Amino acid sequence: MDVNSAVWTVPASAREFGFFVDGQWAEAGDRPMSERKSPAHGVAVTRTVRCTRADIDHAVGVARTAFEDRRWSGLPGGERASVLLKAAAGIRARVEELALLESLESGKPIGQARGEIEGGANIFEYAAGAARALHGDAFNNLGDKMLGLVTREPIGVVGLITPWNFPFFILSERVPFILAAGCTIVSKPSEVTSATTLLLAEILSDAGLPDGVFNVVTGSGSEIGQALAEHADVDMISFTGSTAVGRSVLLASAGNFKKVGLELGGKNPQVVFADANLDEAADGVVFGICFNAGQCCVGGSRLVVEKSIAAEFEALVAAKMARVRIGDPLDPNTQMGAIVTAAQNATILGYIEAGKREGARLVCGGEAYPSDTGQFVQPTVFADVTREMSIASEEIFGPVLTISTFETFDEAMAIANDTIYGLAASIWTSNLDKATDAFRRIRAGRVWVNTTINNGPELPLGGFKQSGTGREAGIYGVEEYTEVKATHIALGRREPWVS
Ligand code: TXE
Repeated sequence: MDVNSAVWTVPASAREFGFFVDGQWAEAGDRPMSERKSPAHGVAVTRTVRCTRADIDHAVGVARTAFEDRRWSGLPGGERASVLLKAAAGIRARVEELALLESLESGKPIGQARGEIEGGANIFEYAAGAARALHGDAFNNLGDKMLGLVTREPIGVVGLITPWNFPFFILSERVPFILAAGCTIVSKPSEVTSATTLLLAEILSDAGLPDGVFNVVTGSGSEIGQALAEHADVDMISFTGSTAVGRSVLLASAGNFKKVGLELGGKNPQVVFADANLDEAADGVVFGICFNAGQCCVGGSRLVVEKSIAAEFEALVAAKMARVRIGDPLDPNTQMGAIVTAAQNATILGYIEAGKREGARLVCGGEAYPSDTGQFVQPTVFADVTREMSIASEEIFGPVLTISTFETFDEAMAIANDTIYGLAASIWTSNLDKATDAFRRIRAGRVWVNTTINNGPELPLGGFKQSGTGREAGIYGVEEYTEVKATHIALGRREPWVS
């Protein structure tokens, strides 16, 4: 289907979901339901179950059994790959259904949602290959009487806690790698965007994934997310979300010393040197902060620009900002949709007020974007931003860009690294030496040169500093979900120890 010519509408009634454990849908029974309203349209679009701690216990037990009996980890990598490829085909076959739910629950533009679902299928296809490529090592240099083997084994039961900003894409950056490694999963999506995670469970089951290998339990983060992080029978937690909750997940995980992978917040610099192609750089900077309405952990929220071109560049950015198409996420022409929740909207508007109060110069935006049905924010730019201002250092998670200037390369690097975060950074220059020097000096897990927010399953993702621990995607992403075992095999007769 051509996404641009299709007519997308809000369904007449909210779609109701159970939760998914042991290869089948579980009904709500007497559990309460959560109703999710589209943040753009203000009408109910989905209803999901508020599961309990007992549901987490049950799902973890199911995932434990499925792991211990080796119904998945015992298969050859090729057979796991085949299931992942069938799942990718299943995702592609349901792309419209998934994209519509994703757009309705999160407020993101439908064309973008569709791209993220297809991108998810692409990651499953990549990870299928990784299921076959994963291997260990052998030490044949220990003498004729010894052989050393290093094998990788699946880490076990993985608790997967995911956020609302890219519900299906972030899920897809993790699930196929965890499955490729041979692990089993209990997945806890964000309570406001659970639909596509639930449908993935059905797609995986239809693709032939054995029962109990991928389970989804829905509900609140502070109740069942916390229960999953605390659970003594979970071997690893993969968490994506705020730095504050990441810290509590790490503490909750200490009970059984489970391994924890964290992808947390960011305050990512866009460093623009005077020798860059300024028009292209301005386009990238606008995309980097407006994509997903700025609710993007790798969004470039801090423009660090060379003083000699700062005024010219600021004007270029403001002119492009004014042309960003904001509006109904179901209009295929929309580039920037709604803010996910009223709480997130209030947070963003609060930071905008703080910026005004703290003395930054408002270049454009600075207000809510008018709507009768939902919450939207104008793309906003603040210049003359100094490091003491809250908008300079705290993650806003909205379409708010700050501008600070530099005169020397060292100053640019100091400002770029002047943050507790280290998730991503972009560098814009036509000088290869400068670009190379800069990418080496920036302390971040992902760096883009003359581009921004590119991804693909081949390259790993994750953060330096308080942006997280561990890496997802790529071959690194599969290895993350394995334990390494060293085995010595003695050959020939043993030299007696007891005489
Ligand atoms: O995230 P939370 P929220 C940042 C962004 C945003 C802020 C708050 O700055 O403004 O976080 O967003 C689950 N134990 N990011 O409140 O709370 C929750 O149910 C275990 C950055 O939505 O971190 C959801 O599934 N789990 C980010 C997930 O954690 C808990 C993406 C994320 O929610 C829990 C989203 C608990 N105690 C927000 N409490 C990124 N890095 O991409 C909540 N959860």
